[in-house]
Amino acid sequence: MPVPEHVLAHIAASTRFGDVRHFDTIDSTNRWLRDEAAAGAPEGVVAVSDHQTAGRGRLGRTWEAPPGSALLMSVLLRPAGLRPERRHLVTAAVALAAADACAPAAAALKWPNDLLIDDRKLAGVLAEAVGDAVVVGIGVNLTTAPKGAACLAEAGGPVDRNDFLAAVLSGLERRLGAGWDAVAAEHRTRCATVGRRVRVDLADRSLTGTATAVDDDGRLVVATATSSEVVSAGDVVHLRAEG
Ligand code: BT5
Repeated sequence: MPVPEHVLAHIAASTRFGDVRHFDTIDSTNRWLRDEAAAGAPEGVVAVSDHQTAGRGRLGRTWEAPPGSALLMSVLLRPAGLRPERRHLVTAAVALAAADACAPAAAALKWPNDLLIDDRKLAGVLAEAVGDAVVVGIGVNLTTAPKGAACLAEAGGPVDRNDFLAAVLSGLERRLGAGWDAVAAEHRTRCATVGRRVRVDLADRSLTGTATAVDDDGRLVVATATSSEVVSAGDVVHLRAEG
């Protein structure tokens, strides 16, 4: 279903996201917006779809959601002055905005790109660079979830896609206005991975330890038995505490 005019008007009046394109079905909102970014589209274009036939996760993985059951959207940012090594902060800004939009359900932020409810995945964020642009997409399970995952309906959270879309874009606008240092500080405070025992699966090896911090660039700091490592990409598993 298209996003109603009054919601679009509200978004346009209060954020930089005045150009929201709706699709009934599309292969991937990230794919579509990457092409737009490559063709020179300006910051603030948003793609939202009721359904994706080839929704993308990281590392070639897929994102699955039945038609009409989820928020599936991507936004185009051209973050001036954001060094490439700080691009994690774009993911963080969207994840923080989405976590707020889940209230009264309590969604936890898992580094680098997940929202969890009761340790089950509710949402995933995918940020992709296109030159100096970043296309950042998010899928949030509203009314149903795959086996083992979470959805907002079960957790007593909001399930209206259009309200959720407006809330995420409003929260993102606020963070873009506050600046990347403020995003880094908020993410450091709110990231539920910090303080947890973790296993981090990297491209070529795994490491196990305690996540001690998220640094100024949004990277995860992990204290292992022998060293402290700074991780910029990888899959994190939250482990049970020892003992
Ligand atoms: C992510 O990847 O979590 C990023 C997902 C981003 C999806 C959005 S939807 C709008 C935009 N357009 C796109 O094409 N993509 C973005 P990753 O961390 O790699 O996690 C992917 C894994 O999550 C999959 O391999 C599954 O195990 C799991 N998964 C797939 N669909 C899920 C769902 N609906 N809920 C929970 N987990 C899911």
